[in-house]
Amino acid sequence: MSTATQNQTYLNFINGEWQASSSEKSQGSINPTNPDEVVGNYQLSTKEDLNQAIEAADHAKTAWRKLAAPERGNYLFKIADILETRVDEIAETMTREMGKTFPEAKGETMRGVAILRYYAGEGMRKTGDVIPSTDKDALMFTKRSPLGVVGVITPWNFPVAIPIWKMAPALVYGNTVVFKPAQEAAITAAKVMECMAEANLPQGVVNFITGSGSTIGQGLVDHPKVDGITFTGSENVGRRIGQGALARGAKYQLEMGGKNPVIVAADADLDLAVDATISGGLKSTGQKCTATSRVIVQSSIYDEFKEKLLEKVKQIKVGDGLKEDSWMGPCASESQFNTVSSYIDKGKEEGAVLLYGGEPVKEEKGYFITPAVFENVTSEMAIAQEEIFGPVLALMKVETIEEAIEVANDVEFGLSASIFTTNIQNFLSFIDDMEAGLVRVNAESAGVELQAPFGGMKRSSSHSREQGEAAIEFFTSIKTVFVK
Ligand code: TAP
Repeated sequence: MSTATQNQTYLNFINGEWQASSSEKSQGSINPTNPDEVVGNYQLSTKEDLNQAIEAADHAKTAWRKLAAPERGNYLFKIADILETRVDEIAETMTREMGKTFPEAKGETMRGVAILRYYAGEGMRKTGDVIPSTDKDALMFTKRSPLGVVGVITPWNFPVAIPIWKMAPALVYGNTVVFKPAQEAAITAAKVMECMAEANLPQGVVNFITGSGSTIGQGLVDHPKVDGITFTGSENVGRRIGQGALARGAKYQLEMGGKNPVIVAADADLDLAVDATISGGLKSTGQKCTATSRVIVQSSIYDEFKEKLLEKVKQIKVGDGLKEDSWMGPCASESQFNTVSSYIDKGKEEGAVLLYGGEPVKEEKGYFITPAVFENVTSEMAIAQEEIFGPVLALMKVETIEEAIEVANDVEFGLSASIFTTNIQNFLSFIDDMEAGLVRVNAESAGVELQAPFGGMKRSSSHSREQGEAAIEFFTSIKTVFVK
C-alpha cells in the first residue's frame, strides 16, 4: 500500500477550479492508527470562500436545471466509472484517515459507485403523474422542480457513501451543490471530489469547501441563496441546523443519531444472533448511526447467549485497519476515544458490570480500545440512553417479548432495530410496535440496500428519507400543472 497522500495539500473546488482558501491556512488530517502521521492537509476556508462557492452554485443552477435529466444522469455514470478505477486508493485513504478496516472502506467506496449508477438511472425515470381533471378539456399533471442550491454537510464516519447518497440525487434532480465534508475525513472527501471534477460537470454545479462546521457549515445554513440543507451528523448540530434553516424558510433534511437495540428471543438461532450482534455493534468500531448498542435478551437463554457472545468478542483482533488480520480499527480520533472511555467509566459508576474490554490497547500508538460488553444495564443509565458511537454493547435481561419491545422503545432515538426469533408472532409484533425507521428480522442492525428508503423516527431524523426513490421528496418540490 502506498503513502502517496501523506502531507499533500488538498484545495477547495469552486466554480470548476481548485483553489486555496483566502485564509492561506490549511490543517493536517491525522491518522488515528498512528497520530504522528498526517494523511493530508485540507483548506481552512473562510466565509469569503464560502460566498464564492454559493455564488458559483447559484449562477450554475438555471443551466443545470434546464439540462435534460438523462444528460445529468450521464454525468453521474461518468463519475461512477472514475470512482470505480480509484476504489482501492480511496479506500486506503479512508482507512488511514478515520480508521475503519480496509475491507469495510472498500465496501463503502464500491457502494458509492453503485449509488451513483442508481441515481444516474433515475435521470430516465418518471418524475410526475397525470391526474384526471373534472374538466374534459384540461390536462392536469405534476412536475418536479429542483430546489436550486443545496448545501451538503456530512459526518466523518461514512466519508464516501454519505456525501454520494446526498449529492447524486441532488444533482440528477437538477440541483447544484456546495459540499462541506467533516474535517476529520476531509482528505477522503477531497478524493471523491476529484472524481467529480474529472467528470467535467459544468462550472459551479458541484463546489467543495473544507473548514470548520461553525464557520462553513453554519455559513451554508444561514446563507439566503442556499435553498436546501441536507445534513447527517450528531443530534446537537442537527437541531441547530434545523432551527437555522427553518428560521429563514429553507428546506432541510436531518439524519442524526441512534441508540439501536437488538432483541434476542428465547427461540432465536443463538449463533446467528451472536454473530449479528458482534457485527452490527462492533464493525467500524461501533461508529455507525445504525450500530447495535443495546442487546435485549430473554432471560431463559440469557446465560447461554452471554457466554457465546463473550467467547467471540474476546477473539476480536483490534489493530491497524490496513493489516489483513485486523477485524476492528481504532476510534476515529482522540476526542472519540475520550468520549468512549468516559462512557465506560460512567457505565461502571452507574452500576453496570463490565464483563470484558473497554481498555486502551497499550501496544498501539493510536486511539485503540478493546470492545466492551456490559451487563446489568437498565434503561435509566446513560449507556442505555445516549449514543456512545463506540464499540460498547450493553446487555439487558427481560422476561417476555412485550417487555423487550417496551425496553427497546424506551429511548428518544428510533433509527434501526433488529430482532432474532423464529416465531412469526414475535416478529409481527416487533414490526408493528417497534419505533424505528429501519426494522430488521434475523439480520444485523445496519443500513439498508441503496434502492430502499433510509431514515429514522423520533429524535433520529427529521422524518424525510434518503436513498432510493424516496430521495426525490427532499430534493424537489412538486409543481401542479393545469392546462386548459
Ligand atoms: P457532527 O459533529 O454533528 O458533524 C457533522 C457535520 O456537521 C460536520 O461536517 C461538522 O463539521 C458539521 N458541523 C458542525 N457544527 C456545525 C454547525 N454549527 N453548523 C453546520 N454544520 C456544522 O457529527 P460527526 O461527529 O461528524 O458524526 C457523528 C454523528 O453522525 C453521530 O451522532 C452519528 O449518529 C451521526 N450519523 C448519523 C447517520 C444517519 S444516516 N442517521 C449516519 C452517520 C452518522 P466539522 O466536524 O468538520 O467541524
